[in-house]
Amino acid sequence: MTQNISAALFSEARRYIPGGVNSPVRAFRNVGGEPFFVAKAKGSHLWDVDGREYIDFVGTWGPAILGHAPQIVVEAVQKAAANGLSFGIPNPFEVEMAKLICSWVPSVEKVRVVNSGTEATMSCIRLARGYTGRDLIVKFEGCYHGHVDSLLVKAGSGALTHGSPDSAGVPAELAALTITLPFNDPEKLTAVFEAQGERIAAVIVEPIPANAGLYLPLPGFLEQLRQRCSSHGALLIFDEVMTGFRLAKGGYQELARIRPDLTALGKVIGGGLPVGAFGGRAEIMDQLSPDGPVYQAGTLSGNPLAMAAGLAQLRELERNDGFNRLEKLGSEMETAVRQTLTETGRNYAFHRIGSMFCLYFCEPPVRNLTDARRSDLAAFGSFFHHCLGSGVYFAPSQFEAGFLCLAHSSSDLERTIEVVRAGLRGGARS
Ligand code: KE4
Repeated sequence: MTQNISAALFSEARRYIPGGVNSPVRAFRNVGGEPFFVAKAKGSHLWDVDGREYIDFVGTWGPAILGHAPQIVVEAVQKAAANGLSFGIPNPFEVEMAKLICSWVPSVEKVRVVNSGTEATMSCIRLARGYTGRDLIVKFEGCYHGHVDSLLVKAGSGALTHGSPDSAGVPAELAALTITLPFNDPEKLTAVFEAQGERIAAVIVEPIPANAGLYLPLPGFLEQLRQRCSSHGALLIFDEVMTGFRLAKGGYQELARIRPDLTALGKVIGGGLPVGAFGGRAEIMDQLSPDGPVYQAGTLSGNPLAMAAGLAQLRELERNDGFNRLEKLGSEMETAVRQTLTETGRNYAFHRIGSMFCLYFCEPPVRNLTDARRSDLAAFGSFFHHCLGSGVYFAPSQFEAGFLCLAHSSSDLERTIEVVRAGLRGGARS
């Protein structure tokens, strides 16, 4: 009988860790079954503890943009580690990282690094409230900005996957200060600003919502957001934790030619180590302690190993023409997927921007969370397991995006399309 070390580990994990996981989406609840445990990750592949190999399209949810364990990042971490693991006092890497971010993202005049995307968005919310003296926050249904109390209202990603978009433990009084709107709904946005515009501290948005699958802003929607915020004295916060340093050197805001007041960053910026960042107009950022009245802090913020990893990754992306190469990979995948959908007679909505993608198991259009919820989750689940069993690992939830990385080869894509075609022909029959 073949060993199943993952199953044994998961059983033990459940004894000591809630749900057996340190982050809910890893539990495979949206697709059924149990997660595998990774023994090794290199390039575009993962190996589990039972020796199975997978082509990986999750990329640890975005950070592995060069592929897993790129030599240039590993060496940077090893070199930094030889000089100490954490100092709790400024180190030169922090200045280099801040200069790079401010140079790559023009709307960011000053920046502070933190340890996760959640910390980045949480800090943006507090800063926006402190700077404007207002309390209301506007977010969009299905957008996920980390597990911040104020933002776990109709949230996406794992919150949506596990049916708790409105988490327990968030006081009603606090949730009442968060207004949620459908994405891509200009009328509802106008109505909220006309009714309460002067009370709104900020609007926070994933410019490309990728936590309910992946859908795109309708033409003019983000521009309208910018205009409404400006005319009512509210701040516009772009949550680019996923899209930052992935869709373009300057993030999606570079492609959209929109300047948010604050930007949250994460994932790619840490090269796989725990890093987030938030930044924006200097007059806003200067409200942060120790210069200003808005407190924000972190023992490991600017950790030398995490900074060294992120700097090595970002510089390699730029040096290696990474953004154009990712777009080429994404375009090749999109062409092949669309051809496969036609061949198999599946009229499913496939969305792709740069190296991020999502195949919805429902017919188009998918413009917001309501549309995304039309997906046939049972069909998605059987498709997911068909692919996993054939050595292709997609995100274990319909309400997540997939990621290409620079290590994905043409043979990876050819093999993946073969597996996807078989899955759409057979296993995904709804
Ligand atoms: P973290 O706190 O998980 O580093 O970042 C929170 C966050 C903020 N903003 C956006 C747009 C995000 O996508 C995320 C986190 N993304 C999920 C994947 N959809 C992380 C996976 C997980 O929760 O395990």
